[in-house]
Amino acid sequence: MTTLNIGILAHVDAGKSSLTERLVFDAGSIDRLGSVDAGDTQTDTGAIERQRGITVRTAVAPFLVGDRQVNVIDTPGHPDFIAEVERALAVLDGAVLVLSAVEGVQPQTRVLMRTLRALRLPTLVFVNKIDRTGAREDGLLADVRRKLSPRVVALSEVRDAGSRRTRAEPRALESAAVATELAEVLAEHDEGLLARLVDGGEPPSADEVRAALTAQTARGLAHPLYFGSALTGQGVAALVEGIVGLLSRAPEPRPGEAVRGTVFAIERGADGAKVCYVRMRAGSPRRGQRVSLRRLGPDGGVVERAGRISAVEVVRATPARPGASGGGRGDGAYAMGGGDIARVWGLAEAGGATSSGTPPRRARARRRRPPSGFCRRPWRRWPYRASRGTATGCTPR
Ligand SMILES: Nc1nc2c(ncn2[C@@H]2O[C@H](COP(=O)(O)OP(=O)(O)OP(=O)(O)O)[C@@H](O)[C@H]2O)c(=O)[nH]1
Ligand SMILES: [Mg+2]
Repeated sequence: MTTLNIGILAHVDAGKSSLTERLVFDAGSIDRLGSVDAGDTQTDTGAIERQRGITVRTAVAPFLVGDRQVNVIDTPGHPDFIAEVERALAVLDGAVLVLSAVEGVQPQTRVLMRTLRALRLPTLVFVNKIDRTGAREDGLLADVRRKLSPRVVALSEVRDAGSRRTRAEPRALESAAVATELAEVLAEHDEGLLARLVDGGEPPSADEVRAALTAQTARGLAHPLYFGSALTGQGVAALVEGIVGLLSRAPEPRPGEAVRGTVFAIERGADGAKVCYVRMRAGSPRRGQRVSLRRLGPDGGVVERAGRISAVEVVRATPARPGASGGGRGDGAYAMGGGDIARVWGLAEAGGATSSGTPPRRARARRRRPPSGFCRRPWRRWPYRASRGTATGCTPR
């Protein structure tokens, strides 16, 4: 089984949590579709989140597609909670940037896209709410290309926009017109396609365009775009195909190595205990294991603390509906490594002095720095990738 960690990012109210809910419901992870308006989604679980219908904390929802587990990381859209998004960015294999077909590209959407492009993170664009009155298609696509990236390629189109009857239909790459349109965007980074277009001979085949699209999406150079609606479910199946087919996979687990990972979210359990969400890079954390926690301190130096894992549970999808492929949380019995997300208890507790690996160099941390304008907080709070032997790179709250 391989794991993909996909972040859902957008401006406030674009429909990230609704889309997350739809993704896990359609895959069979949950047997009832929750709603942010009713306050019963999988990811908005805090009291304020449920009362107000806004996301405050990053949350993880897993689902299965074939032998692949996708961990959907739902992030907040409100700028006040941007630090949550920053932490999530450090652990993603790919992202889905959501925007509303009615509100279109917002200033926050541009900031997020600039960051995703700077990080070269494979990114899909999902234009949500095509069922809402005022939903646009062509004008919005032009806006997206002008304001977000000229290398956005539409893989679906809308029928009856702005009504409950609306449909999102895939565009056939087998059509010469569609293949040529996509090839014109992809040719900038593909000499073969460029030569075909310049020669003016046979239009590129669907397979050639698909291969170029896959390669360029994985390198963060092209951005496939899908129209859809989280509420009606239109376009979501095509998005899932894009997630598993076009976004790069997390590395294979390396359970034999020393424990290494990055904390990207922290929550309080029912008993008030701190629970850290750790994206594993290597090794299999065990109950009772001592680990070294590193982060950048206020003066820019590395602060190192010891922690002892008191409990650990991997985020696993298991079927919730008969016949469905996945859903729910696992029981914690696992061998894990790179790519998996674990819920880890006890990391705030000062334990015995266990330190391993060398502290991260500043230079390495800077490579992951988001462009200016994104961080409202000082750069030193940006979570860095922990070095060998560490289990966290995040400021404990
Ligand atoms: N008509 C329509 N409404 C939608 C759709 N998706 C989400 N909404 C509504 O948009 C509102 C915001 O949805 P959320 O899923 O909370 O949006 P969000 O991006 O997670 O919001 P924050 O996390 O607070 O930034 C809710 O009232 C949803 O019911 C959609 O596809 N169509
Ligand atoms: Mg939300």
